[in-house]
Amino acid sequence: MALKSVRMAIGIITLDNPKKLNALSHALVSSLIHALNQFAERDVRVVILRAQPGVKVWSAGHDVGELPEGRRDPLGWDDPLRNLVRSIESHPTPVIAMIEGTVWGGAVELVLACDIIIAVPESTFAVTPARLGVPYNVSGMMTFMSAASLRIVKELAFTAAPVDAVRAERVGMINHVVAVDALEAFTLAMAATIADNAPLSIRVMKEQLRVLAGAKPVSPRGFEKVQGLRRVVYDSYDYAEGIRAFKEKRRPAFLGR
Ligand code: KGA
Repeated sequence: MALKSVRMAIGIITLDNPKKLNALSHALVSSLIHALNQFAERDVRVVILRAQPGVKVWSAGHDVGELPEGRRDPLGWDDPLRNLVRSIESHPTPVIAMIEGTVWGGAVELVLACDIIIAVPESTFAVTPARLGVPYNVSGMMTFMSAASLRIVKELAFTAAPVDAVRAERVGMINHVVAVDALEAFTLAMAATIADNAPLSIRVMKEQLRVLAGAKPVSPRGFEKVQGLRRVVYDSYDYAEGIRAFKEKRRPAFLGR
């Protein structure tokens, strides 16, 4: 499902479940986390996360078939996407996302959780909870808020429309846009530069930045309020309708309750 290889201290993980458009199922996420853990135990100094060359869809996001149908937090602590985002954030080396194809929903968060993002101009990123009626989780919203200005995050979240890599680079969401025939060489060259530097220094700076970026004070009352509001959404008709409509391959008819 996820292929892995190591060259010159660069670990490469390839999403490889084209039949399911690399949807982030339990199975795919487990193999990604397993690959990351194995790299962490070896002298791998930087990881590249990619899909197969030429794919149309880099990842279709959360496996909607595995989301609860209602009355349960769809993105709770132990959800596969949450586990994967935490594994990348706490991975001891930088993780570079190399993007060719479209990226959807939770996969956008996965990409934004990576340390560096390099994408081809044709790739797109769509933040889709509002297409499905899903209440996104708190640390996930923080991933988006760390990746772009509040105004951009609001536009992406409210429209659920794909934004292309050129605009994503302009607004600071991603690092580089590179033509498809140069993508791999560009990404490997950056990985090699990182791999040549001091791994302990990089490891500590990555952890420092993770801790400092997450140092946002939220009062217990504020946190409980947000969780309570999310619950209103996953208990709602609209949530169940969004998931049902996806499975029935039709447009959802949302009622706002
Ligand atoms: N989960 C599960 N199955 C999926 C899936 C997903 N996210 N996306 C696609 N599939 C299935 C789809 O039902 C179909 O199944 C197959 O993959 C090929 O898709 O073969 P089957 O059984 O019919 P399709 O739609 O035929 O392919 P396409 O025409 O090439 O279109 C590709 C896209 C990516 C444009 C389309 O599949 C799509 O819109 N998928 C949903 C993308 C999305 O909205 N993802 C967000 C998931 O939610 C999420 O991450 C969260 C948590 N969120 O947003 O809050």
